[in-house]
Amino acid sequence: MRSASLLLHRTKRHRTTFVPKYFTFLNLFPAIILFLSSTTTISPARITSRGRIFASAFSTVVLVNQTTRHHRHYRKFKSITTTKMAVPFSSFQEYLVQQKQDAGTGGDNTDVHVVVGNTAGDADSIISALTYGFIQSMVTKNTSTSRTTLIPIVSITQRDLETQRPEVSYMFRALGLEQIADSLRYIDDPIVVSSSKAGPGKRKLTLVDHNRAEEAFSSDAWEVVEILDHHQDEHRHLDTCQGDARQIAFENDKATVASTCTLVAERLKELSCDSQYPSTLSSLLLGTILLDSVNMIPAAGKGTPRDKAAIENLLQQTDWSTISSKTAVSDWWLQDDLSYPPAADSAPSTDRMFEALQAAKFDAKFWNELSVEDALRLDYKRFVVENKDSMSHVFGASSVLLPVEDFLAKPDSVPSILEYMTNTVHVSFLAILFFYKSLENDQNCRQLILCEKKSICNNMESLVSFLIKDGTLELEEIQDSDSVCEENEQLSVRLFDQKNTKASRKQVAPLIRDYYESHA
Ligand SMILES: [Mn+2]
Repeated sequence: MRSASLLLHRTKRHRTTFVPKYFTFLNLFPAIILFLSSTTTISPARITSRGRIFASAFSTVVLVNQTTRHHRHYRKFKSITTTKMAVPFSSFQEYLVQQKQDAGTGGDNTDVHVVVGNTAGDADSIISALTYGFIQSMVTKNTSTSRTTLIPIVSITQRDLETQRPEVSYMFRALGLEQIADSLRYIDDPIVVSSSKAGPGKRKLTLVDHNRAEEAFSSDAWEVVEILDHHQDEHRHLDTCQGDARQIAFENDKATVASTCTLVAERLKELSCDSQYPSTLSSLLLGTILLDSVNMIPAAGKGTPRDKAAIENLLQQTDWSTISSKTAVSDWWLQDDLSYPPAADSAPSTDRMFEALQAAKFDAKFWNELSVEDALRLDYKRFVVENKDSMSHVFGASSVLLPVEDFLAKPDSVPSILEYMTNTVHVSFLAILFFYKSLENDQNCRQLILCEKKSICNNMESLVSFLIKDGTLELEEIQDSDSVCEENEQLSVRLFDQKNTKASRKQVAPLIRDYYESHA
């Protein structure tokens, strides 16, 4: 696709010299096939891969069927030519930089359409606005808005984004978008602030993650034309936003999606005709859906079938080979898939992604403030095993994002673990998996505590031998010098450093399961 000009946006300057048509993917597909088939840089293997071709098409807007005169303008226009799929995050970044330049302050220009989340400004509000703006600006179907770039607004200030949203900062950093914060528009942007002073003509507003315009957008200058949300419908803006433009995923007192990003992902799927998606876009959507659905853990009661479908679609339909080569991102892939960058069809582990996001979101301060029970409950999984005598045995595994020492320093830590096992989750065995970043060298660290109720069973010694003999986890017992775990009458507790830091609960729990299947 050497000669494909990739137009990511349009500017005022060029608006008069050519009127590019954005094609819907359905319309575009035959044209792209013809177009790509005629170039020499696409191998036959790639031609047969409809998904890949679409991936190229998606992260770009390929303009075909334009006159030579217009081609001259494209070259002057900031365009990207590539021989492979366009680097997705550069286009995402480019979109953000360009929309900021294009629309200026909005003070003298009524041709403005912004997309904004709610003022609480969580990851969902921020990421859904950015990704939706990006997607819609690449494929604008509606002719009445087609001359306007959709401008995403971060619904909090830059300072708040950088200091109060560690999970969002983490995603940007992990995806190589460190510099992006300076390219974004925030709630105090001139385009928002100056709107009430602007001349006649409406500024259009797409609301994401809420359905009633916030105060900053309450003046008559703004007109809500579209809503993507999962909160109870407050029935506002009905005169300007109805029908398909009003997508509120909330029924019978319940949200039917955990995340607005699920709605954005559904739109992405719809627009892309089974094409592959750019990995940066997918990572942002996936990360936010995983956070909002609490990794689809049923006990959290957040994830819905629509979230599940969106997650699966993002995992499957993304060209993961284009992911940033940052090590932070490599943590999202399982040990077996360590070849890096990953193959195009090698999706990241959602557990790994969630764990990393969770670690960023729930930093040490948060975790230190949780009670023992709340910390154990936040990410708990129950496992049922049938042993060799066909007796079923239940055990639990909690993930905690702190070092063992900090966790055990909580008031009444060991009695509280016993209490949690006895009265909350009703298990006689609990593994507590600790995952945190070393403050000294920023390395991932894992530790493990095994807890067994003495009155019920007596497998601890043989389980420990089993795990050490197996060797996968590379366990090294920690001598409890502070005697925090000094002989509790009812609970036997063993502490370990887990040198294999790649092994998460996905690896630890099956080992414990194996033990119970063959021993208990
Ligand atoms: Mn939300």
